[in-house]
Amino acid sequence: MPSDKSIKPIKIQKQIPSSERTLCEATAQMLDKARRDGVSLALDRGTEMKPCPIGVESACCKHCYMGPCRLNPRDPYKKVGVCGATIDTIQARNFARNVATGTASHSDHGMHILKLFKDIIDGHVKDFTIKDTIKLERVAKSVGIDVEGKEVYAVAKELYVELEKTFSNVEGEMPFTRRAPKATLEQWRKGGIVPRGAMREVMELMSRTHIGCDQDYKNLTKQISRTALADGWGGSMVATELSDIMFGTPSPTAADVNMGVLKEDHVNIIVHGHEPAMFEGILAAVSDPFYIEEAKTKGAAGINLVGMCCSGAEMMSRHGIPHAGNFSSTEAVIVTGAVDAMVVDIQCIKQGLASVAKCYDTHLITTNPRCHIEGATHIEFEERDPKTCTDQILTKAITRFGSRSMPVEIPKQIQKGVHGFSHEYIEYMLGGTFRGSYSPLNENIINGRIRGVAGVVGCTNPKVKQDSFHVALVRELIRNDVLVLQTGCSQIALAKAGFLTPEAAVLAGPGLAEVCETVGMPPVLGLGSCVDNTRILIAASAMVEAGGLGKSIADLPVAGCAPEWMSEKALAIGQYFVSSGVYTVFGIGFPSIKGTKFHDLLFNGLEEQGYGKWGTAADPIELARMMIAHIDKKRKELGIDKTRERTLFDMSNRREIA
Ligand code: BF8
Repeated sequence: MPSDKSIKPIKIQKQIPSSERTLCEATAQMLDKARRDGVSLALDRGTEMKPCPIGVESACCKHCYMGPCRLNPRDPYKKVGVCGATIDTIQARNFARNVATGTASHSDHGMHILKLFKDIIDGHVKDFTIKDTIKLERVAKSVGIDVEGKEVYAVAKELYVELEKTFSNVEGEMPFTRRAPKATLEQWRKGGIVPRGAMREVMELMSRTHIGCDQDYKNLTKQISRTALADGWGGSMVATELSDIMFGTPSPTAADVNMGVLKEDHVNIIVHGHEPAMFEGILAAVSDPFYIEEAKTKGAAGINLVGMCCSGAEMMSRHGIPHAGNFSSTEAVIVTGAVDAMVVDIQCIKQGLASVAKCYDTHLITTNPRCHIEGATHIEFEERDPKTCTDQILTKAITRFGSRSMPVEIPKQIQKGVHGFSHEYIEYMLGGTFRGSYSPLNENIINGRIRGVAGVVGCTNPKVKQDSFHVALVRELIRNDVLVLQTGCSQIALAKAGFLTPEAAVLAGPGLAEVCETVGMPPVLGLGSCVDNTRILIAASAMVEAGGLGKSIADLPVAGCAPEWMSEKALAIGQYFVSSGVYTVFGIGFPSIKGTKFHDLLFNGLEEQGYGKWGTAADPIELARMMIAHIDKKRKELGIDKTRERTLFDMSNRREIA
């Protein structure tokens, strides 16, 4: 029972069986326990909340105080807002602000990483360093820096100056856009959507959505695309590339996933958020012999550091740190009573964690000046002095272990998998040290063993059974010989279901299985966190460069999906994939009304202009079919559709993992 008597037991209106709320047995076990304990979790609040029927289809405008104006999603052209705004203007403005927020989130993260990089170069930060000098040179060369005969720190300084433009450019083209295939970059130039600087694009998009400004949905959509590209080829890409340079580029590593990674006899510390620096700081602190000894004096066998959500996925990729679960499990894991401290930084941190943590006497510790939570303890993390923060966190966690009053119940589920497939490693894995390239991947696509490539990414959303869309979709894709690249919460869903193992090749179609067995790789490759979606952009560019599959990203037999999306960051990611030429489908729903001109522009018109396009469906198998149909369409356009006559096989002969 909750220790805090002021917290009232919740009344769940509909006691939907926990097994219908989540595919994850560990989370279901904890949801049942939370219900018995009278504790409210998002998985239950999600079934009780009735979403606003007007807002869900983006038919309301709150951008001035003459309203809010509500239009009828069933008859969207019947009326206009007080200012005269049509349904298309209203939807485009709403979508624009979603994309601006998502881009701002990733770019703010990227800018913070860039600042840390500068502090290391300037000698202000001593606890972190430049770890991957090969990648430093490679990235520097990619933006036109001559590295010949230069010292590491000299190259780093030049790279800093160049990458700062990602955020601060007023004019010109964002540095990493030159990594896109020539034809893709030309398409952006022709459309007038090459991003300048992230701050400029977000600012302009916000300004243009003000009452009485840009009231042509087509013109607004151009700036939406430009802003989203500033995320994918800017803020997010800077975050990924500099994090690799400072903390190490991932390569395949075995890691355990799910709540069974908690240990009853250890001090358990969970880190959840998005920025790797604080997590790296705690990783260094938990191996400090002083704290290990302290933990032992309180009766613990040791200190167990575990990740969740995106920074968890990043640390798992780099260091094999165990991972306890994705977005919809962050409250549930506290219900175990075994979490001595949950330490968070920014993004996707539910406010509900504070009351759940209070119920189970867990320390919820915020560490970032940009994200405080009412009811949590704030201990600010400073890269220049990580120990001051991490010492306090460890002391609190160890003390809580020594006085645990809550009964502990840890689900047994634990799944081993292989994670850490950076775009550099994929190149090496397919081509070897001396001829690393994407040509073998292209050859296998051209000869039909691999039908195409899909990026399956993004959130979990309590509107649907947790993980179920991710798993059903990916199962369908791989059995149809589509190689799947994953990041974030989606990667964790599939890892829990056992798909990130080489043995999962038995679930793949015969062509993909043959490639996986030859290389020894899983049919589902985990690339890391959500900002690491940029690894997929770089992989796609490398596929174009390797030849045989067209001239631009839009020519490739590839597709993307976020089957259980919920965040504005997901919309920004989707839009940068669409603007880069990728057919991108979202599950659950989409904030626009079918039949309106704005919806038609996103779902058809952009493709006619030479970009990718959006798609949506409520069923994961339907999403998979849409992606496969698009991949087949691209194969036909490339003239490689005949090579797939070899794909007859019977699924009943194949073993199921999940
Ligand atoms: O897509 S950012 S923690 S919920 S995976 Fe997960 Fe990461 Fe959030 Fe949204 Ni992306």
